[in-house]
Amino acid sequence: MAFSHSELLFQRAQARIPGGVNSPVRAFGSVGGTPRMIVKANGAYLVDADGNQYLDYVGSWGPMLLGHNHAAIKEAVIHAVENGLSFGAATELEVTMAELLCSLVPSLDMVRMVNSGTEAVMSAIRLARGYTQKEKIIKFEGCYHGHCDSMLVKAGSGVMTAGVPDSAGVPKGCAEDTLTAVYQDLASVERLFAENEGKIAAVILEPVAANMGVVVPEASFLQKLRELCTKHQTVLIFDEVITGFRLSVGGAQAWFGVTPDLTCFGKIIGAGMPVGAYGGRRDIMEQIAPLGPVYQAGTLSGNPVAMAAGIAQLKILRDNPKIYEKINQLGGQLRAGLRAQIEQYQAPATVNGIGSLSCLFFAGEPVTDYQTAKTADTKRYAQFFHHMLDQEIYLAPSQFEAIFLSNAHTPTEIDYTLCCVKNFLEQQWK
Ligand code: KE4
Repeated sequence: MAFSHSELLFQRAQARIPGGVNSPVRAFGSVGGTPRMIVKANGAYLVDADGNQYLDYVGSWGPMLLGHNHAAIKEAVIHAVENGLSFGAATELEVTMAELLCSLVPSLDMVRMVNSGTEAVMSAIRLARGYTQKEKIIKFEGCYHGHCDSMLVKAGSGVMTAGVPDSAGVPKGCAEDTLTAVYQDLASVERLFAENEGKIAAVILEPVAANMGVVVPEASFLQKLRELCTKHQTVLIFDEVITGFRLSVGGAQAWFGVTPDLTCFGKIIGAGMPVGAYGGRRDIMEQIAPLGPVYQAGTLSGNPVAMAAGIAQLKILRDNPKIYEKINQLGGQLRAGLRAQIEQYQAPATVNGIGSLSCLFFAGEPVTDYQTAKTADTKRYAQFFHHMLDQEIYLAPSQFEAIFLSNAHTPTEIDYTLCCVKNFLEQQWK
């Protein structure tokens, strides 16, 4: 496979963009090799600058649930563009989006549009602090919530409960108010509540973790978190940037039957345009400016073109429930096939997943949290990634991401993918 155009373009990119990319994971840092410069996409396929076509399992990291370049979404965007790109004023499209989100996710009394998942999380945290007048936030090791300072925090040393920065540039003072618990370990949360009685503004988590690879929690874990937050008058925030409108039209909260106080969205609600949102209980959301004292703003929040794209995708998902049956079934087919091959070759690998979200870990033990996810063999994953790329299958260039299916994928593509995986396992463990 020739990819000289990608190589040349990436060299140019590195001269003017840090790492040659506008988001680190795209640089292929953990798998090596030259990032493919993508020029277009259709359905389940990407095309790179050298004309190579790839079966895409990244889907722009989640937004492309209906597949790339969907006709109805493209038509909605073109229609919106004809009316102008942005007005900095209220528009009907924002009302339609807000009403649509609140009709599809019962926990949303009100919602505010922003431009990314990061912005949604950052705003929801500020809102939870403003509403509760408390300052500490509990997050979970291995959960990623975008790059706002208070979320780029890792667990302090064993004795410390306060967080320490997980990135240069994050002030210690900021990190100290973020406490880190262990995913699925309720006792670790209870300990933090006990050590910080009356100080916890919010608990935030991915209701299905998809940034340490995929880890599906026991349903009871989410329910017990709900009860704990209610007991301590702490805001429970579900970060559904990935799971929102992916697991079901009501997201993970509908799938597990657990109701958060606030929810963060991104990705699918923009259908590939830059969109995020946060929303939830009216008594909390009414604290947001201009109604209340918690400030949040954005020049392009609710941008009409982005709203048109998101509304088009969400209406299709609302009106065609069989889409979820199909993509969740495809996910099941993929996971069953992977598990059968792991069994056949006794490969030190394990498969996690739910609905259209999956992850193949090269780990010899079950992956249930960040510590077990970290046992995965990232070198083996890098070999696997390039084996699949050579077979024109584009996976996430990191072990700790997800395999995203779309409504454009078919059983035939899953079969082809499984055949390519089998070749790899045979090479490694025949
Ligand atoms: P954005 O700011 O990237 O729109 O959203 C941040 C975010 C928040 N919450 C969750 C659960 C997320 O997964 C994300 C972003 N996801 C990553 C992929 N794992 C985006 C890919 C990237 O960083 O380039």
